[in-house]
Amino acid sequence: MVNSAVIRDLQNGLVTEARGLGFAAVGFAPAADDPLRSRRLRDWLDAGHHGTMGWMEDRAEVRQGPHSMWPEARSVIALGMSYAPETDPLALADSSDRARISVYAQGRDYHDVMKKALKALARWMVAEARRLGLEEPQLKVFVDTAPVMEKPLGQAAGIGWQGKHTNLVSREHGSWLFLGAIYSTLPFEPGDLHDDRCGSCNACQAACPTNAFPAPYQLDARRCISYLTIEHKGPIPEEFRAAMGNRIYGCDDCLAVCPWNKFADAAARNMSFLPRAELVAPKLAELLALDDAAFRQLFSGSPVKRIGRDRFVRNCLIAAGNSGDSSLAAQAEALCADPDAVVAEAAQWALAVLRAGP
Ligand code: B12
Ligand code: SF4
Ligand code: SF4
Repeated sequence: MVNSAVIRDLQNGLVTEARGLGFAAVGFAPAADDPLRSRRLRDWLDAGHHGTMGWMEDRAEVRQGPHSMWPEARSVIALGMSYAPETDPLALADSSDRARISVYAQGRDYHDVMKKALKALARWMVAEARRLGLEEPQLKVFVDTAPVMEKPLGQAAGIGWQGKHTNLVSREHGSWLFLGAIYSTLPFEPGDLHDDRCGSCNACQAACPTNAFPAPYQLDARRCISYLTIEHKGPIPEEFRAAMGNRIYGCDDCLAVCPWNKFADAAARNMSFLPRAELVAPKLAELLALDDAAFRQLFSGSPVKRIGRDRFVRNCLIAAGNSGDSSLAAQAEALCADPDAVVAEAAQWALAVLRAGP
């Protein structure tokens, strides 16, 4: 029998500790699976909306909910770190000599920052439970890479709602939260749910350059620039190349136009995600010149390093083709002989577009 007053003390202390570790949002949800959530995941996979992200399908049974992964789990602690930008992420849209790296990737890699903080919080919980005379809790911490549906869990824990762009929106932090979760054997009290406050707004759907939303709250990843620039390994399908503009890593458009960002508290931003000056408005010409070693050096500690030099230069070549800047033609021509076939193909495309002129 667990003493509920002691659990409440631990829960209150945990919120304070989490804030001290840099989390802007903390909520609690039951660990039970949700059949609606499971069905929607299945429908999304059956429609093929995950594209080549086979890892989404591989462990789909486990991904559908906490109990499917770990039947002993009794509660989920959902956590968010803010990366609210100080400037408009869309400001560089018309700067053809510059490349756009999505806001989330301009600072330190959130996987590293959040994992460290989640582990520190888990250690604190174990020590505190011991101090309060509770049985030692079992805990599992997750950020992004495990088969866990972090957005619906964040919603179930009351830290926001899934907006029509499918990401979690919070009244205090807008669309700019990274999410993580801790599964626990302790029976924490669930929080109040956030209402869906999208109403009649459809700004995110209207802003999407590739029409990646077949319906509100549903994303066809195969059409999403974030997927195309980060996850997709082969040549970028021609139908999306012009729409990519100068976005070379991820895309912020559907998040940036969300009206709830007006209320995003910039002071709550975790300082680890301050943008690195050289990644805010990098020159396309300089990025096209990166070899493997220079790529690794520039993106050390950044999520961008995960895609490797070849995929990155492929993306930069699409942006070069879209730039209309004939001074980039010489670099595109040189890259036509790149040993990587996907880079070479993107270079040929960029060169042909630049030579054809406006
Ligand atoms: C796969 C993935 C992607 C894929 C697919 C995105 C997607 N929407 O599924 C791609 C590569 C495209 C992607 C892009 C981005 N991602 Co991503 N991605 C993930 C990952 C690993 C899994 C997401 C997932 O489970 N998708 C499967 C689908 C089925 O789930 P879902 O979107 O929640 O679907 C729900 C809705 O469709 C809903 N639904 C369906 N029909 C209906 C109908 C109604 C009426 C309603 C109400 C709901 C509803 O039900 C489904 C189940 O709940 C998570 C990390 C994680 N482990 O959770 C990060 C994650 C979602 N990504 C994140 C981020 C930041 C991004 C980008 C903003 C990065 C960028 N700037 O480029 C973009 C945003 C693009 C977008 N609009 O979604 C964050 C989101 C944080 C937040 N506040 O929500 C996460 C949580 C990573 C993290 N740890 O912080 N991502
Ligand atoms: S991230 Fe960009 S491409 Fe993907 S859904 Fe949002 S606006 Fe569309
Ligand atoms: S832009 Fe509008 S519809 Fe999209 S998530 Fe924000 S409030 Fe909802």
